Amino acid sequence: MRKWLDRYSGRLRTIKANYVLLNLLGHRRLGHARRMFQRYGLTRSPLLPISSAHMPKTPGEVPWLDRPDARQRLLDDPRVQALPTSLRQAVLDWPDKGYLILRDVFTTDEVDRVNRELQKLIDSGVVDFNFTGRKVMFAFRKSPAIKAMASDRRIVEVLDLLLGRPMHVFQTINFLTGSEQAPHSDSIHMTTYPLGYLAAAWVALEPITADNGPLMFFPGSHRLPYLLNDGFAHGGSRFTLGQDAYAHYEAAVQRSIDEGRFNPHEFHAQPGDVLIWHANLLHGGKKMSTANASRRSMAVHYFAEDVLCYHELTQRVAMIDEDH
Ligand SMILES: O=C(O)CCC(=O)C(=O)O
Repeated sequence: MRKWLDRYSGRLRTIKANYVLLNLLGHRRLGHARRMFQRYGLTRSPLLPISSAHMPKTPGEVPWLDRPDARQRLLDDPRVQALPTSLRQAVLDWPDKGYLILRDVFTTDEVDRVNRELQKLIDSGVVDFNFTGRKVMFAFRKSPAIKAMASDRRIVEVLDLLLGRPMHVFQTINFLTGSEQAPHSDSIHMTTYPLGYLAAAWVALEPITADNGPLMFFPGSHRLPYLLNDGFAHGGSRFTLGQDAYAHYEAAVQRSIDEGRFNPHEFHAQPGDVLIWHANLLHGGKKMSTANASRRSMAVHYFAEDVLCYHELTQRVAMIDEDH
């Protein structure tokens, strides 16, 4: 029954009309999309399917640290010069590496509070795992502790600097175990116009080792061209998304990792440590050595202000709660 349901809901997820219906139901969260459509000259309705194929033909403004002179600009920037030494070095390395690590950001109390609130929300059925069975999406809408952690100034101020625009929480994903998700770039799931105006922060909520399915990532891979629907056999039509689009996407990502000889790094961490990554950094979840080993952690995705946010894979604008 479960398998049948999964397959059936998989089919439903390929029908574009269903997303139009969901957009209609959630129209209150489309204000941001409407304003950005106007700003960037898109004349279609935000209810309709949208992808990179509909974006303006000019690429738009490139984030300042994705430009060739990024390192020099950082060296000249008084805000960067004023940073503590280890953070300054991490920021200087960002243009080349596409990630940075902040150790000891959250205290044991802050981490415990998030773990307790999440468990309570799961036990009471207020939040649940999504179709992957491993991710609790958007729990920050229900938990003050998760919201406070996701929007913590110690993270957001670094993101504002890295992206050169104010950054806002779009979603949280909480994990109790590893995701074991194959390498991908967030820009296939959460895309922006202009490209590159997304970043993610991943918070360890218990010790993370080689064995409990750590986050893995490929330094330097953020400089690869953005892989969007026109770069792999997505198989969609006017009315449907391709059934195997994501498998084709993952295969294309794996080819680019092999061709570029990128080496996986793992984020081994203590509770309260944070890793921040670039919109196009390839990353995923390593296989767990012990099935379902505990790996409490949280990923937060942030969009920059005044960019158009959409989901390339599902061809849908991002629904944004403007009161969050
Ligand atoms: O935590 C993981 O295992 C993967 C997280 C991830 O891929 C994401 O949040 O984009």
